Amino acid sequence: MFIEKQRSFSIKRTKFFLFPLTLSFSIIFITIFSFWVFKSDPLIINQETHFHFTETESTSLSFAQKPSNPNSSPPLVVNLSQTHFVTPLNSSKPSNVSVNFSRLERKSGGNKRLNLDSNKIDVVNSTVRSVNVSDLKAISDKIWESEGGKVCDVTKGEWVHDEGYYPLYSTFTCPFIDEGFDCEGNGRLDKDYMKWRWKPQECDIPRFNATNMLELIRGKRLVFVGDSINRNQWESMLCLLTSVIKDPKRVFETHGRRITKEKGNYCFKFLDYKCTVEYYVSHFLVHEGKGRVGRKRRQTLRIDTVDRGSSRWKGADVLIFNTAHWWNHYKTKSGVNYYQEGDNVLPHLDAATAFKKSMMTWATWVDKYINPSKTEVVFRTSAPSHFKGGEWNAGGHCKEASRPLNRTATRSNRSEKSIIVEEVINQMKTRVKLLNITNLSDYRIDGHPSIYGRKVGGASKGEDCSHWCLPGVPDVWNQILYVHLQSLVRKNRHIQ
Ligand SMILES: *[C@@H]1O[C@H](CO)[C@@H](O)[C@H](O)[C@H]1NC(C)=O
Ligand SMILES: *[C@@H]1O[C@H](CO)[C@@H](O)[C@H](O)[C@H]1NC(C)=O
Ligand SMILES: *[C@@H]1O[C@H](CO)[C@@H](O)[C@H](O)[C@H]1NC(C)=O
Ligand SMILES: *[C@@H]1O[C@H](CO)[C@@H](O)[C@H](O)[C@H]1NC(C)=O
Ligand SMILES: *[C@@H]1O[C@H](CO)[C@@H](O)[C@H](O)[C@H]1NC(C)=O
Ligand SMILES: *[C@@H]1O[C@H](CO)[C@@H](O)[C@H](O)[C@H]1NC(C)=O
Ligand SMILES: *[C@@H]1O[C@H](CO)[C@@H](O)[C@H](O)[C@H]1NC(C)=O
Ligand SMILES: *[C@@H]1O[C@H](CO)[C@@H](O)[C@H](O)[C@H]1NC(C)=O
Ligand SMILES: *[C@@H]1O[C@H](CO)[C@@H](O)[C@H](O)[C@H]1NC(C)=O
Ligand SMILES: *[C@@H]1O[C@H](CO)[C@@H](O)[C@H](O)[C@H]1NC(C)=O
Ligand SMILES: CC(=O)N[C@H]1CO[C@H](CO)[C@@H](O)[C@@H]1O
Repeated sequence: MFIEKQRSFSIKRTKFFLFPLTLSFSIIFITIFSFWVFKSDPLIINQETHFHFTETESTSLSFAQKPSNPNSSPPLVVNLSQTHFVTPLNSSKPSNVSVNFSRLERKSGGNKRLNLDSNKIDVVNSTVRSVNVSDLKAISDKIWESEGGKVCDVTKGEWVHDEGYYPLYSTFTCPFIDEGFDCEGNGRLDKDYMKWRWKPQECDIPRFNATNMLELIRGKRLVFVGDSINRNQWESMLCLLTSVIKDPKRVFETHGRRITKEKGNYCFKFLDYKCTVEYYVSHFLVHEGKGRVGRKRRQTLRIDTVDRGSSRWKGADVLIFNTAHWWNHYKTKSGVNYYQEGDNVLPHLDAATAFKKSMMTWATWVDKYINPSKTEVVFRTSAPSHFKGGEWNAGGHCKEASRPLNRTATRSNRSEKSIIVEEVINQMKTRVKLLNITNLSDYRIDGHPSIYGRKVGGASKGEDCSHWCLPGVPDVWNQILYVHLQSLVRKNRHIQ
C-alpha cells in the first residue's frame, strides 16, 4: 500500500497532484489549491495506472523494488476534486510547482505537451496552463504509456487484416472453447473474422506472448467475474495460455468440471506456473435471490447486496469484472417487483437507477475487501451486440457480416450505463482500470457466432449476435489486458 492508513482521507488517483514543498511556492497556487501535507511515498502518484506500450517485446518480468524517493522534502497532496482547477495556472512569475504524473510525458490534445514531472510542472507550452480537472480525468483513463514516453489511446484505431498474426490458437488445439463460441467447429466456413488485428492510431499493441503472460501470473490467481461475455473472454484467455503448454495434462479444472453454459464456477490450474485462471458467473455482480411480494415469493435482485459468490473473488491477484447484458427490460422483468433493498421489494424501479445502485454496492465491496497492493482490479466495459432487423429475441441477425464495419455503428452517444460506470469508478478509493473495449468491438459485426453458436442443423433458436466466436475479438481484449499487466510490472507496481 502506498497510502498511509492513519491519514484520515482517502486517496484517489487522478485527483491528486504531488507538490514538493519548496520555499518558492507562489501565493497564487495557495489560493488555487487547498492541500494537505502528506508525508508518504511520492509513488502515490503512480497509483494512476497507465498502459505502457512497447513497440517491441521487451518485458521485464522481475517485480522490481519501488524506486526510492530522491526528494527529501515532504510532498504536498491536493484534492483536485475539491478545488476548481479551471483557473488558468498562469502567473507572472514562472512557478516551479509541478506534478509527476507517473513520470509521464503526454499529449493532451493538439500540440500541447505536458511534461509532468514529479519535481516540477514543466509547462512545455503555455497553452496547457489552463488545465482542467475534467480534462485530466478523461485523459487519464485512456492514456497508454510506452517506455519511451510515447502515449497512445488504444480505444481509437482501426482493424487491420493480418494473416500472419492471427489466429493465436485454433479450435483444434484449444480444448476449452464451448459450443456457443466454437464457430469454426460448428461449421462456419469464412475464416477472416479470426485474422484482424487492432491497430491504435498512435502505436502498435505488442503481440500476446503466452509464455510471458504465464510468467506474469506465476503463482497467482487470475479471476474473471461477470456474465457470459466474461466467460467468453475467460475461455479466450485459457486458449491463449494453453497454446504454449506442451503437456495438456498439466492444465486442469480443479474440481474436474467440464465447461458448460449452465455451471458458473471454474478454476483451471496451470501446474507448471502454479497459477489459476478462474471464472465465476455473476450476471449483475449483485445478489440474485428471492423476495416476498404479498404472499408470493419471487425472484428478485438484491441491489444492496453483493453477489453471494463474492467470497471466492477475494484474494485474487487480478480481478476482471463486467456486467452489462442482463440489465435489459426482459431480464429484469421491466423492473416491476424485481429489485429488492433489504426486505423491501420495489414495485417499480428503472434499470439505470438499479444499475447505478448495484454498481455502488459492488464498488463498496471492492473498497472494503480488496487490498489494492495485492489485487489489480479491472472493469471491462460492455461489448456491443449487433442485431439487425430485430432484437435478440425477435429475429435479429448478423450472419451476413463477414468483414468489420468501416466505421462504428451509430453509437455516437455515450450510453447511460457507461457514464454510470465511469462515475462510480471515479468515486472509488481503489484504483480500478477500465478496459474499454466498447468502441473497438463495435466495428466487429463479423465476430459474432450468429447461427454458428451451435452445431449446424441444431434447432434454430435465433442468431447470437452478442457473444463472440473464438478465436476472435476477445483475444484482442486479452491482449490489451496483457499489456496492462506488463506495464504494472514495468512500473514496479506489483500484482502480487
Ligand atoms: C476530495 O474531494 C471530494 C469531493 O469534495 C471528496 O468526496 C473526497 O473525499 C476528497 N478526498 C479527500 C482525500 O479529501
Ligand atoms: C525555479 O527553478 C529555477 C531552476 O530550476 C530557478 O532558477 C528559479 O529561481 C526557480 N524559481 C523560483 C521562483 O523559485
Ligand atoms: C473543462 O473541460 C470541460 C469538459 O471537457 C469543458 O466543458 C470546460 O469548458 C473546460 N473548462 C475550461 C475552463 O477549459
Ligand atoms: C491568466 O491569463 C489569462 C489570459 O491569458 C488572463 O485572462 C487571466 O487573467 C490570467 N490569470 C491570472 C491569475 O493571471
Ligand atoms: C505552443 O503550441 C502552439 C500550438 O498549439 C505553438 O504554435 C507554439 O509554438 C507552442 N509554443 C511553444 C513554446 O512550444
Ligand atoms: C471510435 O473510434 C473512432 C476512431 O477510431 C472514432 O472516430 C469514433 O468517434 C469512436 N467512437 C466513439 C463512440 O468514441
Ligand atoms: C515470448 O517471450 C519469450 C521471452 O520472454 C521469448 O523467448 C519468446 O520467443 C516469445 N514468444 C513469441 C512467440 O514471441
Ligand atoms: C470498407 O472499405 C473497403 C475499402 O476501403 C471496402 O472494400 C469494404 O467493402 C468496406 N466494408 C464495408 C463493410 O463497407
Ligand atoms: C443521442 O442523444 C440525443 C439526445 O439525448 C438523442 O436525441 C439521439 O437520438 C441520440 N442518438 C442515438 C443514436 O441514440
Ligand atoms: C468507452 O469508450 C467509449 C468511446 O471510445 C466511450 O463512449 C465510453 O463512454 C467509454 N466507456 C466507459 C465506461 O468509460
Ligand atoms: C523526481 C522524479 O521522479 N522525477 C521523474 C519524473 O518523470 C521523469 C520522466 O520519466 C523522470 O525522468 C524523473 O526522474
